[in-house]
Amino acid sequence: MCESQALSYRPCSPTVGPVQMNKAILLVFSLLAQFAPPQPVLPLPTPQQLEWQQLEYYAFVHFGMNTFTDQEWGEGRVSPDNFNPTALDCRQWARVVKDAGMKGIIITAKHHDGFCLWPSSTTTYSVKNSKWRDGKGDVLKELSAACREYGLKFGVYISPWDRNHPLYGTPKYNQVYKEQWREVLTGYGDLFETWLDGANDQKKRMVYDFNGFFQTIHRYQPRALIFSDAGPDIRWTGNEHGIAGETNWSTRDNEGSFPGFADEKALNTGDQDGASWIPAECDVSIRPGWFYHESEDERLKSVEQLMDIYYGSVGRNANLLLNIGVDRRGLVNEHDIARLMEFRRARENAFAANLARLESSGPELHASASNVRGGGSDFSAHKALDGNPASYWSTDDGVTAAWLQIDFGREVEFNRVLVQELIGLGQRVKGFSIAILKQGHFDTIARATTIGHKRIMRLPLVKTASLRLVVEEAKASPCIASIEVFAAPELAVAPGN
Ligand code: FUL
Repeated sequence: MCESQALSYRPCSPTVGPVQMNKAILLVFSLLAQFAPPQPVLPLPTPQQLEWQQLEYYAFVHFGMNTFTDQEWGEGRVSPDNFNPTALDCRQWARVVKDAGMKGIIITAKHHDGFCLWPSSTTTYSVKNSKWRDGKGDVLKELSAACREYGLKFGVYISPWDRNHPLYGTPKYNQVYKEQWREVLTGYGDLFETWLDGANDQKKRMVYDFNGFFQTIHRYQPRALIFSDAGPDIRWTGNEHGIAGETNWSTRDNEGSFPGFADEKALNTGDQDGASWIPAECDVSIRPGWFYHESEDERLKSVEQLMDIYYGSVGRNANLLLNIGVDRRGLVNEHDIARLMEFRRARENAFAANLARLESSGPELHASASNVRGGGSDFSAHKALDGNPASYWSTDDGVTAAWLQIDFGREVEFNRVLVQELIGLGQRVKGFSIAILKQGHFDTIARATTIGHKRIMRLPLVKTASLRLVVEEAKASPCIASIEVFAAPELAVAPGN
């Protein structure tokens, strides 16, 4: 300190003017900012969307009149008496779904034939006029209770297209459809997801009041997410094979889109600079059809196909809605149960031992990064390896290309790398690669675009002592919540990426 300052608090010479002072303050603030979490990159998921994304994998059940008439798209002309499951047990469905590692069930409360699985006041075409339980049965009541008992989420698909209802095709039908939602939303506890497509009749072209439908859902259950081709909360992935885009943004430009007019390509990839957060869901059936047909019992998707679907959906930042067969007894069919359990074992085997988990891999495991936000430990590379989904590796503001390196302390073999962004701060990464240490150099072995909630890279089996996740391009400082490394047993079918 110079003397003059000690005596008079005047600054030392050379004098620091207001401009320098402001610069100094700015510098202090920007240094402090590096210790704070990065600013979010908009748009962000709502708390409900964040919770939904963690579910990753849940069941679709197509069960209704078509199950009994052996059809996919019934006309709504057969008598309600045809609906007569002999041993319906929704607790069995819930047990199977739980055992399969799925997190919830979405049921076709009404499909295009118009038959309602609950005793709706809006139609005569429902369980109440069937022989089943003398018209006293209510599938939604049993299923919602079973889901609650087994800790599963409960969701409902009500088809807007109704081939039975006499008012269908007239504006009055919009009121009928809203009333159907009201009954379901007020009668069976919390719904995590409401599912509606844009299917329409070829002859009686119905002008749907989608905005009114969405308002009705919001009015009775503001926390229930709405799925459709156009969101507003969850979007269709653009195909029914269960495969999201290799590039898959949860952000979407939704302006001008509405259910029934799907831009399949855009839905498959999302939009990098989309103004809304509308993540993708991949719906696909374990069977060739959506409804149970005995003739398809030997034609279920193989474990290899299901694993491909898993990597193409959950492994590409989407949720997987896998449809399973409930048969005429009202039970999940044995063929489906067997395949679901094989699929579960295949996933467990693939992700059995994370070679990059700090606690389990011993002291020789080490993580470092080309840049660490604030230079301290709050956002260090280790945060992506600690098994805590809330902690993450991040970089200083303005650093949008950086690498994180894992030194295993020994040579390890692996063929899967799983990466997760902290999407609560927005989806940021536009491009990344995986490199491994080979004879003193890092060789790039894979390159991809988006990460999002989860990205799983399938690689040939490689051997190395060090791996780098290289973020090549990001919207802002990357926030990497997790990187995991596995040696998955290879299945019969060679994987693509
Ligand atoms: C479509 C329907 O037409 C199919 O029958 C099936 O329900 C599928 C999940 O959605 O829109």
